[in-house]
Amino acid sequence: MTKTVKTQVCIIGSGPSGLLLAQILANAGVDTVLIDRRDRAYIEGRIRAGVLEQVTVKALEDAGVADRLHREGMPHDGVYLAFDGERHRIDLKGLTGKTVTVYGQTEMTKDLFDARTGAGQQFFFDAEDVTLNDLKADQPHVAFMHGGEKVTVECDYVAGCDGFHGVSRNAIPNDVLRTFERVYPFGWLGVLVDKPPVNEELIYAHHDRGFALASMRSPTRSRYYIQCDVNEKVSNWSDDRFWEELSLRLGAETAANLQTGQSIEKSIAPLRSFVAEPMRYGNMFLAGDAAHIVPPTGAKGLNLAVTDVLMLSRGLIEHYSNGNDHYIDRYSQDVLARVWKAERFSWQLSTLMHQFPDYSPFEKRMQRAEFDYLRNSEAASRSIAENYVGLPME
Ligand code: RFL
Ligand code: PHB
Repeated sequence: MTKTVKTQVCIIGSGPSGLLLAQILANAGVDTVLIDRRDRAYIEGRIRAGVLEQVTVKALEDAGVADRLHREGMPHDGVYLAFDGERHRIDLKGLTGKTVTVYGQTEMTKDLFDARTGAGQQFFFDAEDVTLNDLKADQPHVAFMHGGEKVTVECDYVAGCDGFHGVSRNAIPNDVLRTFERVYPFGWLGVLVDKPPVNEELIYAHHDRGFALASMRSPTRSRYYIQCDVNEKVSNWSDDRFWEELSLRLGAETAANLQTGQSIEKSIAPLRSFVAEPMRYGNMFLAGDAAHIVPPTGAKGLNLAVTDVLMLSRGLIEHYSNGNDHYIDRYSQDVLARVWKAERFSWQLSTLMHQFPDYSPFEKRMQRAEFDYLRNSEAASRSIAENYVGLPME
């Protein structure tokens, strides 16, 4: 049996990029179909980002999905960088006039799912063997298996929002696609725990034993990370071992306030910098992690995904409302200019804060000197602050 569905924009992937794009387009009267190879429970269960830029908060407000974010999100005026136990506060608000908001990606995803379910739009979960076809034609189509049935979606445009391991990027022919990549020789071991955070603001800590991050999800739920070997296994890390190592890296003064408990999630994420160019091929556009990955140190991944979607939705809405293709024609070049700046910042902060196994004593002194410079220079701190809160859209 084959089923054929028609739509204007076929969105592959219902992570934050795909869901937000669907929501913004639905609000503008553009019809979409969303396809994911997983189901809603799995997607909502993925513990990932926690820090939203103001631009992201505004995008969610404008899309009409920020009520709970306003009630439960935690605005933060600053973050700490710590080096071997010494702390330096980056006064985000004082240096830039802007703040960030702590609100879990899982919560944002739930809000977007609820909105879309409410609007009664089409979802296909658990889709298998998704293929993108005729991307250079006027009517591309996406085919997949769904509950034993073959489904074909005929559309005007395809939005590849299917993350780093998706199929959309690879639908661009090899002689067109260029990729740029740096794989870091370590990962982050993350733990979620129902205990109040160790500190009111986030702490990014450089330590001889490796990087550590103290973050949070709510006044009663904390998120912590420690740098670990890229081949490390979660099963090697009992909760006790994790708390002991985290305490050492945060330093005695901070660790004195650490409330430990049974972890409710524990996972390892590899660190990578990656960019794919171009972000458009024929009538397909890439958005979010499908096109670029940053190491999580700068808290940029989800925020970049949201700004991609803002730029793409603006282009598509202009096309459908006014027949104006100016923005979709510039999409790849405009987005990539911003992406590369976020790549630079995420790489810089990662390079400063982690232990690199192959670093010489000279390179370690360079890290220390950079921290000392930051601590004593308002200009250097402002540079970190303006990137952390997010560079302007244009
Ligand atoms: P996602 O979230 O990966 O969603 C892609 C969706 O596509 C589906 N999919 C497919 N569907 C159909 N067919 C296929 N062949 C498919 N292949 C895949 C998947 O099932 C999935 O549902 O990509 P998206 O939407 O672009 O969103 C990107 C963000 O998830 C990501 O950038 C952030 O999580 C990165 N990130 C952070 N970003 C921030 O802005 N601030 C942070 O504080 C932050 N912390 C983090 C992070 C990422 C982390 N990890 C685990 C990598 C912390 C961590 C530890
Ligand atoms: C998180 O809370 O998961 C988090 C916060 C800041 C980062 C990365 C992850 O830079």
